[in-house]
Amino acid sequence: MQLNAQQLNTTQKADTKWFPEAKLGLFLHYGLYALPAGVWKDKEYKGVAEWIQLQAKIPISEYEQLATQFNPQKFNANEWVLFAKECGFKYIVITAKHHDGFAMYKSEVSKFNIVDATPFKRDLIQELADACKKHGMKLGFYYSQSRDWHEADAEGNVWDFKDYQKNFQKYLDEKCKPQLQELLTKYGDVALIWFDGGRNMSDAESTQLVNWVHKFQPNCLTSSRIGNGRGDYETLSDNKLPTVTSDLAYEALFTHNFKSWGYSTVEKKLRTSQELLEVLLKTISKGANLLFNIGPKPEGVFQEESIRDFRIIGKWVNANAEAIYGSKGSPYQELPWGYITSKPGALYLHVLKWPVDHKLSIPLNGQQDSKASFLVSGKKIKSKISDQNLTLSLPAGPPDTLCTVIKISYRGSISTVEQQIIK
Ligand code: H79
Repeated sequence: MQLNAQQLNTTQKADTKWFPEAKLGLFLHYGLYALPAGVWKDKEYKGVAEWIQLQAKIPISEYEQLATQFNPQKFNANEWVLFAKECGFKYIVITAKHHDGFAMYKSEVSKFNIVDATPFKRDLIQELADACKKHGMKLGFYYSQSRDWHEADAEGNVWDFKDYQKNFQKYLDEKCKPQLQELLTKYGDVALIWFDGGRNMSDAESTQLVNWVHKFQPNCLTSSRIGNGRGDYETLSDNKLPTVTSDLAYEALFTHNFKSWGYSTVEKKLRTSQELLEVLLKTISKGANLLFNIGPKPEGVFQEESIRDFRIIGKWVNANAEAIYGSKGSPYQELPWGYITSKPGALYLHVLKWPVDHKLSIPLNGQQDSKASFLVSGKKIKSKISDQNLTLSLPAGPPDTLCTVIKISYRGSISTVEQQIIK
């Protein structure tokens, strides 16, 4: 899906203000699929590990057996939340129910849930919600609203239910809506429901679910993947960068693992910390949020590489927080040396490629009283305005080898430079 200005025009019934300011979210894909992690009966399945039930056409009766082995003894909700906080994430979105239909919380609606069907017997969502509340972290739930391979009347399972005449509304009434109600009434404030794709829902079906969410929590955001231009904020396609700049609530989502959202032992390639940072800058310089995904391991911990790499990013994010949280996108088109975020009266230059001649110029028409400094140290940078360009004289090397942020403060407006922000 290519995002355009019109598609950003979602219904927005909830208060979205916090969302574009938060900038960074941690996405967690956790469920029974973490156990096979891409391997079923000695066969390796490439790509998205959380789709293994479909890829291997696993009958429900067999897939359910995974629950008897699901026992993440190393899971510690406080550790997850404190890690997210340390890495600069302002919200967490966890799979409450993915396409396999398994609830990661105690559900009265279906026995196929973490408390009733596993030896773990603990409500992981409850523990996470409590830890989020304690540490001031917002929490949202991914809920696969149409695809549910455990249910005959939902979308997607064509191997257990062949030639079956579906009654989708029955599934909505008997599982989807009651489970959403549980999520919205038992776990405190829910920041958002991350609906995902699947069936092409009718407008009436999309509206019905958005209204259902708002009936219980009017300020809970709903994602645009509910379909039909509904939802409170725009979420992009999986692993796709934003192409337009916007101040509205919108979000890109990327996996640390190149391919898989759920933990995979088949797909091993991870984005490097440098690549993660570039994704982050490309996203926030368009004004969008970034939802970064980790697929926790069966025992309930994150991969060491994810801990290492997100800590590297987090350290940089914390040092440069002013240029990130509450920022808006860049008023400029592509720049050769890096990316820009902005705030009223300030531009933040995220310099990835240090200029070889140690000079950096940007068009800044008529801003005579602009000042440039390094964000982290506050050290002033010599600058001069000529030919409607602000030219900075930089030291020989970057103070931060990962990415150096330069703050330019100015009076007035920069409306004379090319503007591409959609209001
Ligand atoms: O939750 C994550 C994914 O599981 C979900 N969205 C993100 C956030 C998602 N929905 N759709 N897709 C991903 C596209 C999946 C396509 C594939 Fe396949 C599944 C490729 C391989 C398995 C389609 C079905 C092509 C082969 C089987």
